[in-house]
Amino acid sequence: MRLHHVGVAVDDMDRAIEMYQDLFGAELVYRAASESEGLEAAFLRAGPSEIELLHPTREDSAVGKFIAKRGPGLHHLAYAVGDIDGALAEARAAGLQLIDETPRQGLHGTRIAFIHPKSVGGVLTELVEA
Ligand code: CMX
Repeated sequence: MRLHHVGVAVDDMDRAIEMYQDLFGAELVYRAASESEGLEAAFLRAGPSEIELLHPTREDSAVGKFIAKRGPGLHHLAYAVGDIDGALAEARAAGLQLIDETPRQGLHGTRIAFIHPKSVGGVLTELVEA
């Protein structure tokens, strides 16, 4: 297991990208948007891991609700797994509450699945097949 990326909810995408570039020397590698998730995302390389900046395009989206409730800040941790079907089966067998019962296509073109924060000590957790 290795940390794949850290998801951070932001209220101003362009300002957040600038901040990570200027303060930490992170490199913008990819930007994407999802109409169905009401989300735009920017991936910045930070050493061997990435930071995923998340900005809601709709108030009723997952990130929109998160920002309304908690404000901008840390949103999720994502771990790289070689076999996401196997990892999900193990998570299910361990009694974790799966948000995605089966893997789905993530914004980065990889297969992903989320595990509910209530099962992981309050941390929304994502598995990424990578
Ligand atoms: N981290 C920790 N806790 C969170 C959370 C987060 N990111 N988002 C919500 N919660 C908590 C809330 O604080 C709330 O806790 P309490 O019951 O103690 O108040 C509880 O979860 C329920 O929150 P809610 O606002 O009612 O939201 P929902 O139950 O409707 O949804 C969740 C919560 C996690 C199931 C939903 O956000 C989800 O399905 N997330 C996965 C998808 C996602 O986050 N997509 C955006 C990123 C996409 C990507 O990176 O590709």
